[in-house]
Amino acid sequence: MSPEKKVVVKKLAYQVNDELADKIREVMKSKNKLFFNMMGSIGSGKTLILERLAAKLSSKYRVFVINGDVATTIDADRIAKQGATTVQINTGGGCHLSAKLIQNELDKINIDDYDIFIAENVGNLICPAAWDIGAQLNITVVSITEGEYVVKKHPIIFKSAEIAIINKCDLDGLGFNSDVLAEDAAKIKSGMKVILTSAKTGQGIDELITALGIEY
Ligand SMILES: Nc1nc2c(ncn2[C@@H]2O[C@H](COP(=O)(O)OP(=O)(O)OP(=O)(O)O)[C@@H](O)[C@H]2O)c(=O)[nH]1
Ligand SMILES: [Mg+2]
Repeated sequence: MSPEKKVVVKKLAYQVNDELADKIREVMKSKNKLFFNMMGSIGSGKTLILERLAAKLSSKYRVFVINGDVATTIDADRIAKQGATTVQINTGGGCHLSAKLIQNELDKINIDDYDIFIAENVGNLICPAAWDIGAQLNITVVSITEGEYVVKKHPIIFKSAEIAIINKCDLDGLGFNSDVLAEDAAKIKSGMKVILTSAKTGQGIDELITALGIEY
């Protein structure tokens, strides 16, 4: 395929994705459902945060979590133990979820059986930023063990999010302060809600629930 043709095909793929993402958003809104997209770096703590959320929310809400990983069902199995219904998407080599992958899973369930939908995207700070999956709110998670420049180096994925989480704050004191990352995230986008968390201790999880607009 010529380079010009490749550009056209890629553009078309984004267009098809974005149209489906808009449809997913509309359906969720019309049914009064919440749908969140949790993006973030590998090992930043997305699953542990979702375990915490599922443990807190599952007694009041019917939570459906879609986990994206290249391989294994480890994350879906972990979150299922906390009371949520989960499904694992294995992308093979794919570095992100897409609206089509989400729609495929929604087609297998009755949306009315659940109140809150959360997708855990494939761990990385690049590809998920380019692929709208139809969520109403996007969250980007990094952890302080990734170093003091991680937010500055990845502005695009923070621009795609309404909530930035700086996780593993229990490990603060690595030669810089977690506030540096929080300040960087706040500067990237006006109105960004920045939350310092420790999924290990539970710090910040209630603040996250409030930021997501969930009554608890
Ligand atoms: N100390 C500490 N460890 C954490 C925290 N959050 C997660 N971890 C640990 O970090 C490791 C990775 O956490 P996960 O929740 O699996 O991270 P993830 O972002 O889901 O990882 P991928 O799905 O592989 O991208 C695990 O060993 C967690 O126990 C935290 O707040 N503090
Ligand atoms: Mg995970």
